[in-house]
Amino acid sequence: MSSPSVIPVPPAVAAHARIDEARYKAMYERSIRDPEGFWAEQGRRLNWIRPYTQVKDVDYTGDVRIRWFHDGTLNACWNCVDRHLPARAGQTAILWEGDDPAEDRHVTYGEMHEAICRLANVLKARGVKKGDRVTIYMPMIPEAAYAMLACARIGAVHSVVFGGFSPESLIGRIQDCDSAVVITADEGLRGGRKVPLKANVDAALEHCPAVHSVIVVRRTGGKVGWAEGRDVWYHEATAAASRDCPVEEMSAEDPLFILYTSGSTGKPKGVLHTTGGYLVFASMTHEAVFDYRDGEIYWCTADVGWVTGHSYIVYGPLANGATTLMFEGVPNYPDASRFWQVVDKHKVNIFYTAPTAIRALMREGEAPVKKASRQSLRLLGSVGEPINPEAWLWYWNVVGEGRCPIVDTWWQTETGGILITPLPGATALKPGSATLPFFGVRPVIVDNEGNHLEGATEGNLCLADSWPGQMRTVYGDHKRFVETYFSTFKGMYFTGDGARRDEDGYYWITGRVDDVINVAGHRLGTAEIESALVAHPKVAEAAVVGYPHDIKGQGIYAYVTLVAGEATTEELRRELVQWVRKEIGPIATPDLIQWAPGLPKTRSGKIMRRILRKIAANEHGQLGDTSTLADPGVVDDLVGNRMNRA
Ligand code: 6R9
Repeated sequence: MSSPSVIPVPPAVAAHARIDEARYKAMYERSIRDPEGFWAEQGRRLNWIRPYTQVKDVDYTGDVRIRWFHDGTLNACWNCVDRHLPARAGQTAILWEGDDPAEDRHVTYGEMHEAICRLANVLKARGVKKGDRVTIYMPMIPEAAYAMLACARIGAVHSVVFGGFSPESLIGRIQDCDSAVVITADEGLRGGRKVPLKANVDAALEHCPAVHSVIVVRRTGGKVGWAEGRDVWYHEATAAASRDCPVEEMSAEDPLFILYTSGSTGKPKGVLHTTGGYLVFASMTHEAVFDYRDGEIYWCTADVGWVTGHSYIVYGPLANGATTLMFEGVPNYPDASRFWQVVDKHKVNIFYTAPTAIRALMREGEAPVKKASRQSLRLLGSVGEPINPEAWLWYWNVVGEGRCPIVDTWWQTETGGILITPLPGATALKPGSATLPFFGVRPVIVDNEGNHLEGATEGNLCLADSWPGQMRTVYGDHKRFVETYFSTFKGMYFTGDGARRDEDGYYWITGRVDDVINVAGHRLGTAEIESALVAHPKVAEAAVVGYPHDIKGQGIYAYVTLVAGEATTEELRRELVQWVRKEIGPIATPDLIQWAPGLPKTRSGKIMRRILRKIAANEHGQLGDTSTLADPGVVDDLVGNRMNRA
């Protein structure tokens, strides 16, 4: 690979940098040499009820124990809302832009405080206590943030489920964490289309008898079913509730939220984050990575159903007293200029989105971008999957006109916040590289045997030590936590990603090395899609792999073996696509389904995914060693009938 170009920090950015290269190096060195001292200082960015005297208590061996600031107490909602009131009661906290360009709302810190207190009182009246789990299944409206913060205020643990998930997926997530309360809306609105959220909740709750309360925000006014006694309108209940609600004093290690995410095996895991360390880390990374300055308009286009929405729409920005823009719609509605129209309309300074959106907009050409001035923009960000240098350069040249640094931020649901990233005033950029570790982060690259690889190299990306935002456990299954993240490579956290480190120490994330695929920035387990497929009565066996996709990064390629006697019709193919959408949700829609009379297996019965990935990528010329296959003949059939010939 030829050496890619390096883009130095633009002089205008360097002149105002709060963290320049020398300061980054000094702070980074200190954070590694003296993590206790470093994080003891950073922890003070929050208001603590009882200050901590302990900072870091971590053991990556044995049962794995991760605690930060554990003898301190605080409340996350207080830190995101109440403490700002003296100075910011009248400042916009959430700047909401509707799906329809004619709709927007400015919610001040003062208004948000009142809304959260009222909702918190509604939850309390419905019996929600500290430690109880509340499921949130909402469109991108301010009430979604109120719901999260109302839970935090009273010590309840929220579990936000992305509104694109099906009732089936919702059932699993409600049952796994034993939620008795669901907060939702009548319908969502995306790209002019309605999403039947309440109807999905109703369908799910047929299988969740423990849920006694559903709080429903009226968003569209569409007709919804109603279970008397169980269902309550948000606007009615909050109007009747008191606007005073004291905050609950929480230990730093009390759970703040659960967020389900896909892994290489089994059902999605409930990633558990706790209060103190998570919020310190979300707040610090938001300020440093986005160089957030008081009074700026910051926009992260993620959905609150994903971790990016948790840390960088809600918790990080609000902990910092920022104005966070929340967008209900999609990048191409009413047209492909929408993002940039919103940037101009609200004078957005910092813009954070996903490579899949950039690639989709790039395909529309420069005109929709140039229709807007974008003069307010000074910083761009990327997250969710590797960004290819071509898309990176388009983002840099066309959107940012060569003046806005791009922070390509690598992190995961499990990490709570950004771990590998440029800092805009400090880091020379290389298109496609997430660049260098954030403070306190110790990336290591290991080979498959766990040997540390030094210098310029490529292998499995691990983290040698903890940071405050790290997940603490898999909800209800600590053994799975230890097995998933700490058993492949002893004494280290294994990310599941591969990475290359170049001669300058820059990291290039190469993508997942496990059976997780990343489709348009959405993380999916191939095992989940396979089990959805085999649940269909006509399917005997299925194997799912990712394959390169121009816009989505990866597409979903399914090899399906039907039960004997079933015919391989186009109709059945369509039916299976619909089936998976119903079982998991539209984000899991298979792009290609190939009928497979047999799957390539070893003599011990293991499916050789390596071969399936090659065929799906149309790289069947390089299948490698197939001699261990039980029946090498099946490969010829799969190659001959492959679906991707691009
Ligand atoms: C924040 C988020 C995590 C996986 C992660 C990796 C991929 C995220 C990336 C990136 C390359 C980046 N990923 N950011 N790959 N460069 N800047 O996306 O969390 O949904 O848990 O996904 O996404 O593969 O392991 P999550």
